[in-house]
Amino acid sequence: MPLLAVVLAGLAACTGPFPQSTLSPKGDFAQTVDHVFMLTVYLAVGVFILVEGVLLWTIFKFRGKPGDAEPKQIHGSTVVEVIWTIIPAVVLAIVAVPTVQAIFKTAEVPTVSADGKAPLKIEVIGHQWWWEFRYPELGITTANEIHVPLNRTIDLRMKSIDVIHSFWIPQFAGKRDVFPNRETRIWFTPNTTGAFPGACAEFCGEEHGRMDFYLMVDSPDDFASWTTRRQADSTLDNFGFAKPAVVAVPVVPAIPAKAPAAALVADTVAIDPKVAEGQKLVMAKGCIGCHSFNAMHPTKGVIGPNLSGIGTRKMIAGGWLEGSDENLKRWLQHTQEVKPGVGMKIGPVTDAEAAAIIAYLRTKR
Ligand code: HEC
Ligand SMILES: [Cu+2]
Repeated sequence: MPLLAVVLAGLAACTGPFPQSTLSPKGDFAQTVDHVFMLTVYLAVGVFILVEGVLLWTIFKFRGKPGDAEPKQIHGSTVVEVIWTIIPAVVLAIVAVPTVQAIFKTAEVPTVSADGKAPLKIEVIGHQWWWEFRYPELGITTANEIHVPLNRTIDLRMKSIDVIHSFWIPQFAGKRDVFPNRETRIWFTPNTTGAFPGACAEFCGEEHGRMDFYLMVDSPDDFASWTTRRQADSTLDNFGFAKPAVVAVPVVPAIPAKAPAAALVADTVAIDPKVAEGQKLVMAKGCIGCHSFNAMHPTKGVIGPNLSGIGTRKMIAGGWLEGSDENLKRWLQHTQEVKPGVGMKIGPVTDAEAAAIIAYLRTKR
């Protein structure tokens, strides 16, 4: 009975959801890999049942009874040995065909994605200990949250700015190491909207365990509106101020802007005195030395994540800390306690200053 209770409790703990599970693939790449995996599992189960079945059958069938004569002593059997060499060879051949096919299929980025458009290129840059994402075709940079449209193939080109990291979104694709001097690539086509966790899967220093990120699979409309907002931020200067002259968005948006950029810029112009105060503090406290509020502006040797859209980011500090006001405050006041060793080193921030900065950050939507 106690054993049964333990087993039931164990099973109850297994009811998911399992956002980090590789067993619930959400895109073509992961499904291709999953097919090979499941085929192997089914074959292994078949072999297990066969071997264990024969074993049990012989145990009962040929069990010695008291008074039995000594069995005939034999050594080897060519027939049996040939059989148990051929069967595994056939099983391995059956596994090899889809495995090799999958290797070729996943190595090649599709030229057309499921929604009929060209794959979306995203540059991934691993930093100790956060992820930077650049969309060269859209002219935007973001961090720790990759937004992608549903059913579009995503073509990732990855590098590291420091040590070796490994990029992994369990439900979408395999792991890929990310190196300082060599580009690695991976692709996938998401088939489900939602927020899916990813992580760095290669030990990269003391905060390796807090180097997570999220894949946000948006509906095409949501993605277009996210893109528009990022591109509108690109008309601001690094501090998040509207530039004096009207500046055209330097990159032609691939997706038609739904709302005029000017309206969105107006949205970010400080009206609330607290927001204005926050914007001043962001300059005074040197945040801009490491961060940019302009999504267009991937300054060389970026030190901190791009903060365009930080006001609506689900997680902060590398995808593991909920982006609540409370946590932002903790982050600003006790950065080195929240994530010891990070490259964000700032002077003291009072409660009132934190509140103003957060009010300003919240306008970055
Ligand atoms: C010396 C460089 C530096 C300065 C100055 C700096 N930061 Fe940072 N900041 C970083 C780095 C590096 C990270 C990423 C840390 C990590 O997650 O590993 C970061 C992360 C953040 C994040 C979380 C972003 C995300 O998406 O995870 C916020 C918010 C932030 N900083 C706000 C500020 C504010 C506000 C200021 C000014 C008061 C500031 N930072 C000053 C380097 C800096
Ligand atoms: Cu890492």
